[in-house]
Amino acid sequence: MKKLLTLVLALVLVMGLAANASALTIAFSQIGQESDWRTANTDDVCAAIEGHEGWELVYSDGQQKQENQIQALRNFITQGVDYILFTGVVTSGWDEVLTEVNEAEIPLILLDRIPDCADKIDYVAAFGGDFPLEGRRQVQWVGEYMKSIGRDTEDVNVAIMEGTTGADAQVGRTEGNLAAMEDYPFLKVVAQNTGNFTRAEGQALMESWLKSVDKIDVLIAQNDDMALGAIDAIKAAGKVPGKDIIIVGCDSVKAAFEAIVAGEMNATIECNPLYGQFLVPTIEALEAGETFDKTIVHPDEGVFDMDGGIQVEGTVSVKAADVIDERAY
Ligand code: GZL
Repeated sequence: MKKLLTLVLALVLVMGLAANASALTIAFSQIGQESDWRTANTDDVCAAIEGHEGWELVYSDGQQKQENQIQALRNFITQGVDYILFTGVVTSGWDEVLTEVNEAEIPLILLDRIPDCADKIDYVAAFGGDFPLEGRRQVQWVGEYMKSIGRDTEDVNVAIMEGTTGADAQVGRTEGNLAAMEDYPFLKVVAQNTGNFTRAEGQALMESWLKSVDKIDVLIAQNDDMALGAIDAIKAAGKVPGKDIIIVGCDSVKAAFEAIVAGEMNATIECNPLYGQFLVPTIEALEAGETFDKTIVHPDEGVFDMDGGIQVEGTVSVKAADVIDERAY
């Protein structure tokens, strides 16, 4: 009896090891936990990988430090993982380590923020937001809204709260912000600085601006978390957010919808974090021998505001209150 039990246990152990050995190991070097968008992105990607039969996730939180991500990528190489998913906290400084990934012949999938060495390295697929478009849409929404209420005949003072300096999303959205400003000469940039994509730093920056800048009519925040922090600062200063200062965010996270419905925020430009819908079929296709070119796949994205009907590049805004209950993040 004892021999039989030992044999059964040994068989179970061997089958377990064999199953693990055949599992597809997918490693994910994620930036950190700086925003609601990042949390939604992490949750969706990890659930998609862990929920797939025969796939195993190896996850690393970079805590918004490039050196942590570089170390994680090297650990993935040492572990001999089957795929690497990577989104870099900043665009530069990845050439050496991503070349090492290529030399290890581990298929690399770029997510969200694309490194500036993308043209020089090999990657099998890429998926992320169209950041310049998102930046243009932010300014277009402001310009069209001001025209709709007749406030395009006087100077409108705009403060631009940028994301993490050097991040692909910050570089692209700032490029889009400034390009679109040229179409609305009544919009004047009176302040521009980074809130590092976090609520706390957005609040601190708005507090300093409220003391140092004569008059701010509009805040363009390159993510919703900074917009929400700025709203806290505006209320603490005795002003009315959404009225005294028009506030446009980016990402379209649930908390932004709640602020718009509450009348404290005016609009948010969507940046879809739900990459699982892209990753699963892409990895399945790659496993089946398909290949993809280096095109960065952009998801369809909308614009949400307090009343709907504002025309921007490629879409018309939707009233946030009408869709808040069906939002996935
Ligand atoms: C955008 C992503 C940005 C979000 C921020 O794709 O890189 O980083 O807009 C997040 O909320 O911190």
